[in-house]
Order: sequence, then structure tokens, then C-alpha cells
Amino acid sequence: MKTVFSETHTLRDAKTELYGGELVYPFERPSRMTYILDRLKAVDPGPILPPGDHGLAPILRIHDAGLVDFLQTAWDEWQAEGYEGEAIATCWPARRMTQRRPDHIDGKLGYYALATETSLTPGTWDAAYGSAQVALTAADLIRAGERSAFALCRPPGHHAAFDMYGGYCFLNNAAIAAQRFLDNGAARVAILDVDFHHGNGTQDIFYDRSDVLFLSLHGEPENAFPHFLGYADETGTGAGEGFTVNHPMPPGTPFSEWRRSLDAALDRIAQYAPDHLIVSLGVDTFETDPISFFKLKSPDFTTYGGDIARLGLPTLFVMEGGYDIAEIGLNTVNVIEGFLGAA
Ligand code: SP5
Ligand code: ZN
Repeated sequence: MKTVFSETHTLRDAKTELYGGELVYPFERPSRMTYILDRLKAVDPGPILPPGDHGLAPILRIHDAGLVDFLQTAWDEWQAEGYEGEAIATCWPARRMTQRRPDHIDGKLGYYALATETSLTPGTWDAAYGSAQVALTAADLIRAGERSAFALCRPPGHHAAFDMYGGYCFLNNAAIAAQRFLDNGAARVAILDVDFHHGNGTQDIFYDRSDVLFLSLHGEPENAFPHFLGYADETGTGAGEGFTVNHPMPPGTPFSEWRRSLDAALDRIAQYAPDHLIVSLGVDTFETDPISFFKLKSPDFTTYGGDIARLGLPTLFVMEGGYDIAEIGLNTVNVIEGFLGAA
């Protein structure tokens, strides 16, 4: 399996995340990639390639032009305001307020942010752009006939919605790749999101569509970020009714239970018979992840990689979360190895 990876991810190196009322060094940090690359090189499932540049057009197939423009200009506007720290949203268009977009940077931050933990920094746009290019390039490998590919994206993408960033995500790499498949002739794409967190952004983007089946296994919104989406009764709307599938699970969920949800999701994918499968691959389901509450162990990642392979579909893995950095390489590459061992 080929991996696509870009060094531009290092341009995203925020110094601050608002966590527990303090500004801490972010969980989503550049060294995550170092550990995954080290493990990839040790196991060597295939070559590691740089992305091509596919420009803004495929990004704008998924995202609001206003969001894209905002991400490109926010840092300069923030600095021009005279602020010293990183750019953090502090107010929102909350209940019974207008949804107009203000011109002031403080207003725009609140308009486009869905959470406050994700600071904007000078290199954030360039890193997010590079991450989307990684996903597009890996999607094209599948289109060219590869059975599978690994888009080693950073920053991650699945929390980014049509016109919102947050949850460490700016552009929705998996959604951009899905649209790429469709624009190049695919009729149906399934996105299986196994990150610990609900893929609210991906769900939002495809909620009223039947050409993308979205399925997510995640910590229940009563107890886990993003808290305001991911309930089992969210099933799609209009033409998309029945094409969103959520499997929320409670604190302490072990692999045996998690795998039951995976089996149900895989059955639904098989019934849908997509041309391509995209896996939003977060390994924050690991038992010692610092911000999550599932109890998967390292060998479980190998097991479920095999489960996914037995669908027999052309499969694009897109990296999302995972914050137990010491084990992120092992757990991530275990999924890849498990897939290849059963493919
Ligand atoms: C891509 C991805 O995995 N994004 C996750 C973003 C989560 N951000 C908010 C985290 C809040 C964590 N609260 C955990 C409480 C543990 N005591
Ligand atoms: Zn996550």
C-alpha cells in the first residue's frame, strides 16, 4: 500500500489549545507524524510519496468559499488587530442571535469556528491545504487502479464542515477525496469513520445526499466532543434519508462491543455496494488515549483492519486523530497491516 505524505504539515504547529481552562500545548501536534512515519518505515508496507498540487478547485467542491478565504486571511487580520497570542474564537452566533457574518476578525472567528480549542496560527492554512492535497493524490492512486492507499493527512479533517473549522480540523480531507471519486465517475462512495470522535463535518457535508453513505463509530455525544451531533437518530434528510448511520458508544467501550458496531456498519456498506470506501482513520479509540474513552488495545487495530479488507473494496485510508503519541505509529500501521494481511 502506498502512503502519500507532505512535510507541509509542520507548518501547523500551534502553541496553544484551550483545554480544561488552560492554554496547553496541543494534543494534535507535528510529532504525531514522526511516530507514524517511523513505524511505516520499519514495517514498510509500500513507498511513501509526496502529493501533487491539484489547486483550490477540488476543495471548493466541498467547502464554502467564505470559509476558505477566511482561513487564508485570518492570521493577517488577527495580527493587524494587534493581538499577541494565537487566534481563538471567543463569541458565537448562539441561539436567537443573527447568523450574519461580521467584518471584524473577532466576529468572523466566531462565525466560522465550531469549537474554541483550535487556535489559528500563521502556517495553518498552508498545512491544511497540503493535507487536502495528500488526500486528493492518494484518491487518484485508487482511481489509477490501486486496491488501497494511505493518505497520511495532517491536520486532520473530519470535524470540518461546509463552512466551519474546529476539532483540530480545517478542511475535510475525506469529504474532498469522496467528491474527487464522484467527479471522476464513481456513482457511490462510502465513508467509514472509526475515529473516536463523531465525524460531524463529514456528516454535515453529505447529510442530504445519497451518493455518499456516511457511517461513524464514536463516543456518545452526551459524553464526548463534538457533543452536539452524532446521535443514533440522525439518519440523513431528503434524498439523504437512510444514508447517514451513527453508532454512538458509552465510556469504557471495549473492542468486543466496538466490533459489533463495526460489523453492522460493514454489513450496511456491503449492501450499499459503493465503488470506493474511504476510512476516516483515527486511532484515538486506543485504551490510553489522553482525551478519549474507548478501550481498544494495539492488536485490535490489526483485527479490524482485516475486517475492513474483507469487504473487498478499493479502500482509501485518510488519517484523522490519535493522541497517545508513543503508540500512534503502532496502532495506525497495525490497521494497514491487518488490511493487507486479509486483502
Ligand atoms: C480529529 C480529532 O480527533 N479531533 C478531536 C478534537 C477534540 N477536541 C476537544 C477535546 C475535548 C476533550 N475533553 C476530554 C476530557 C477528558 N478528561
Ligand atoms: Zn478524534
